[in-house]
Amino acid sequence: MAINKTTKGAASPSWNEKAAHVTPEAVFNDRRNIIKALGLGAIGASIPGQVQAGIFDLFGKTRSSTPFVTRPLSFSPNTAFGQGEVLTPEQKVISHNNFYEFGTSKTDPIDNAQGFKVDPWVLKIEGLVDTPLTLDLDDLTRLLPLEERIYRLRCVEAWSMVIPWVGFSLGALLKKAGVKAGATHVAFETLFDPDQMPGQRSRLMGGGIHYPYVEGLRLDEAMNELTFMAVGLYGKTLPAQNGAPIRLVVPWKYGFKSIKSVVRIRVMDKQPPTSWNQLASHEYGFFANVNPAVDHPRWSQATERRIGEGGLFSATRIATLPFNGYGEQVAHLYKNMDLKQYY
Ligand SMILES: Nc1nc2c(c(=O)[nH]1)N[C@H]1C(S)=C(S)[C@@H](COP(=O)(O)O)O[C@H]1N2
Ligand SMILES: [Mo]
Repeated sequence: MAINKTTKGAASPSWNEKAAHVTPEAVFNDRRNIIKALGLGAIGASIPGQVQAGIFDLFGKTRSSTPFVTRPLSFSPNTAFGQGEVLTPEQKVISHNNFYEFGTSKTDPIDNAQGFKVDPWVLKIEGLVDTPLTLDLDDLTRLLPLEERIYRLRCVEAWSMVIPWVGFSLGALLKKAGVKAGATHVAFETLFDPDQMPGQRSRLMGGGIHYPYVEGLRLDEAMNELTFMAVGLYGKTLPAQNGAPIRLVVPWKYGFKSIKSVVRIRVMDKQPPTSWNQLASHEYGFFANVNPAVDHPRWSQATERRIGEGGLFSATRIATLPFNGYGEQVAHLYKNMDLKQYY
């Protein structure tokens, strides 16, 4: 895969305006091919042709004939969030995804996750809590009143969407369990099930990530009113490719913090490891706050492509805002921190 990337510091030819920017295609290809940087490409190359064909067949473009079923949810719109935003069309929200457990290309999740089984599901809330909770699939939509919030989602790859989520605040869930004194952080874990998730069968197929995918927040971030557990989008339960049956949504952070298909939430007294940070810590920090002033080492974060009508790569380029535009609600969480150091 050719990576059409300019080296920082190298003069870009004035006749080629495009060469001055990393193209979104290049960013996608670059991130999904991180396995090459890890030297895993050599493993791929050493696999005999026949076996290799078998592996890559798993990512074939044939969608399961039985589509994943979603159902309508009852909820009340929370008008405090996202009024006036132009929504990204539902078809885009559910067909251009990052969910490396189902493959590293944008269309792999919708192609490979249709057979995903979420019933039965078990979500545990445990660790430094007064009452550990074990929730089943029905509990996820019944335990707390559901509300709809429209949030911007800004991927670290410099594209963004506007999505109407349905769910409840993480803080409300944590209050149900009761957070113990001394707690400082919250850790999250995605389902580990290589039988269902082809990306978990080898590092080669899962983009180099060590599964299960894990994420984490500081406790004050977790308790912020914006931090959301989504069980649906566009008025229905989540499609498999968007993280069914429950996923985190942290709108002021890069999308990789918004971990999908969560099976465990653990309240802790230290900072937990996080998947992208473990894979490339100089590129993906623990905090991962959207910040146009701190570039990714390999591309600018100053602007983003807002996905709308039309093709993914023909989206409108807009300025990226600090904290993805949610500074009023969250900037105080970081008031004494150097955000260049804690990226
Ligand atoms: N378990 C898991 N969660 C994940 C990811 C993933 O690969 N695995 N990708 C992240 C990234 S990089 C982004 S941008 C968002 C994308 O969410 P969406 O596909 O619903 O837009 O999910 C995040 N959550
Ligand atoms: Mo992302």
